[in-house]
Amino acid sequence: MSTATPSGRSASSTDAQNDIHQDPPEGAGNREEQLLRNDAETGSAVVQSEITLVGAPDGIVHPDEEEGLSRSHFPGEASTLGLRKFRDHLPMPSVIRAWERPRGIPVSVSAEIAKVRHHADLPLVDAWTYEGKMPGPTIEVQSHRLVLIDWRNALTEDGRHSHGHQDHLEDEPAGLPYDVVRVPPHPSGIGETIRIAGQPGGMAQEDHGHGHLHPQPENAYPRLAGTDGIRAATSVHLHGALTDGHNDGWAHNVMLPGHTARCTYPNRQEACTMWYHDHAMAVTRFSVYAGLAGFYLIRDANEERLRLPAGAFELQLMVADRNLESEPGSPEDFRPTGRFLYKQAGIGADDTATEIPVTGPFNSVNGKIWPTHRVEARWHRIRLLNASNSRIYRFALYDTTDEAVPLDTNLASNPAGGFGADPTAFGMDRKSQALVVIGTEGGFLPEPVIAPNGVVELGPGERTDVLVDFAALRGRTVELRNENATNLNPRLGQPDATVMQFTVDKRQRKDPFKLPKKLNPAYYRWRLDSDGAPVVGPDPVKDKIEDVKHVWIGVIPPGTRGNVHPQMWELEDVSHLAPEEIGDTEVIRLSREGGDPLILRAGPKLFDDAVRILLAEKDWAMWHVVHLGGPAHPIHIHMTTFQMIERRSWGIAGGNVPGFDPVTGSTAQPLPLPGLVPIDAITGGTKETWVVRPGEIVTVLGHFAGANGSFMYHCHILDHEDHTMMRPFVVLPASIMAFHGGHGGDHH
Ligand SMILES: [Cu+2]
Repeated sequence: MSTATPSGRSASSTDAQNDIHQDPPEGAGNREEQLLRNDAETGSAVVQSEITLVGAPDGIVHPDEEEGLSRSHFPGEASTLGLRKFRDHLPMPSVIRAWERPRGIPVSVSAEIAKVRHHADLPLVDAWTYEGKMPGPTIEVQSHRLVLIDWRNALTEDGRHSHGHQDHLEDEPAGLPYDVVRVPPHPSGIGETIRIAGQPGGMAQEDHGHGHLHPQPENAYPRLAGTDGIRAATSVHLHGALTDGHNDGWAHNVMLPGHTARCTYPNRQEACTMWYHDHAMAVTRFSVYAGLAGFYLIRDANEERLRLPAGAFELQLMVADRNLESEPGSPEDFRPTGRFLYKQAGIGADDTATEIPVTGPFNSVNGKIWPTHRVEARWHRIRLLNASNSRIYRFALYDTTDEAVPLDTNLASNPAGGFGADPTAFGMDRKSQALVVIGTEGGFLPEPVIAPNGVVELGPGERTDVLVDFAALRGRTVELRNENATNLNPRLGQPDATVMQFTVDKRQRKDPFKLPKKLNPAYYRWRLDSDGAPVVGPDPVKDKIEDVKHVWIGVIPPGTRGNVHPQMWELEDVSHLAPEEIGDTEVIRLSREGGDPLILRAGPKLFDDAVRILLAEKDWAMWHVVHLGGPAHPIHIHMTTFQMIERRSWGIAGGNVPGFDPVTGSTAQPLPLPGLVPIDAITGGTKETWVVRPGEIVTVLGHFAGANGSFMYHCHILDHEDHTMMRPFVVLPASIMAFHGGHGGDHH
């Protein structure tokens, strides 16, 4: 592909904008512009009621509409990474208002094959979807109102050709709608392998029968062994939900097509942004990448009282990075087929699941790569979800009106929000401070927080609820960018910073919305008192939690004990044992404030090792995550919500925590007590997923009340979750736990 010059890029993006307004793809814009016109004539109430009644188009075309629409491949205009930006209007997820169902009548949600278009210049392709939509329909519920959902698996080969509600029990389960390939380790090192894996395009080597590989195109890579044999077996997890274990998408409890899981969601939680996605054992990374994800919103009286921007002014953005398959050719000759490609960098020379977690050069929002959205110059509420497999985003808004970006301008995150390669190449004044954070995964913050340095960081699985006053950007063109070590106008193999674009209408609007000073009277910031005991309310005596269970988790660097992957070890407190009983492998010693060191020994490491974390329902538990080196991991604990109550860091710049020996998996001497790190107001919000960085000890506190059963906790880098960084825990009523022989393990 040819690479645009700065001025060329600027011109082509203007052209794209011009023709998109005249000829919006898939009709998505017609609806939007119709609504804006209605609004100008009759006021915003019409907009909202029309949205409520009709819903917005989702841009999904079903198989019978495909005829005559698909193009053989991308026409090839010069553009960033071979695809034009801002060609698609942002699709709005369709909405299921579950509370409108009579009580006891379930909502039915089918996982099924549908035709989708990932970008306006690409043909329709198969995807795994919920209800034929990408993202799946947004399920809206009311707090404290129970909802039943029948999750159906209808992902059949047959489903590619026919829709209907027939029994699928005899049908062949569908294979993945894309290929999974592994870029072999490059002789010049892992950096080059990662660069090649990050380039747009590629394809799977074709086996022409008898297991014999004929000469292959230059851009063909070996399939990851066994991935073409994967067949759709699903287990749906509602991420963030307080519900019993049998409704929680337990990874082992997969079902084949024709089967349905009826799940009960009591919704005894405050207003928040959750999401549902597949959680099938060992293959979650593939089924989520294929499209199995959607939003689930709880609404409540407090939210209503805040009168936040609603209807057309409340957006949900599901952000996920993807790569695309290309036609046979050279690696630089990118002619996309329209299908996704799951393209990973191999670490070892063999094919034994030693890959770097997948990333892609293209950012998609609600299933479209680099979409655009026209907004009125007024306050908007935006719920952001990072649904990527492994990329950590640092979202920021930039005013890109009349911007010309030199090739390879690096956007490197640093605490000051500055730029890496060439600080003069790009105007800092273009960055907007308009992101105002009002909520985290589990609910509203106590008060609005202006995003520090204009940045909202989200690891995979994390959500945030933000407000943006587009009146301050009236008539401007704005880009949502990822400034986590990305590039503007990148070279091949570099990650692109662009997420999506907003064009802000020129007209001045009367906006009744006022940013509230207080958001959530139910939120109370938990703290540790001088005895180290948590206090979870204003009364230092009554609200003190005397009996807290402790769970210690070790995040173990890649390369430890000969394992190329990072690992998650459950650590058992063996401080009370005699030295000769403790041994000298896989033992982590931590200095404590006053007193003997804490001695933690590796316990279970694999998902199917014995359960060691047994909690009585209504227990309070502190989970301490000790990160000894390697990549940052977004750690997610199921069943309840938490507050981070302590964060410490050894302050390592890279590598492993000094004193940790990867050969023995041990520390010979107690590691020094790491220094306290302040927890900002956003990280201190109600959450169940946090990015834990190398060299940190992060402590979160949760009340395991209101549900029972078997649950999971894991890294939300889906490749890590599938590669053993997931473990079970069990919550049982105290009256039953008293009879349970396995209770009383040394985690107490
Ligand atoms: Cu991880």
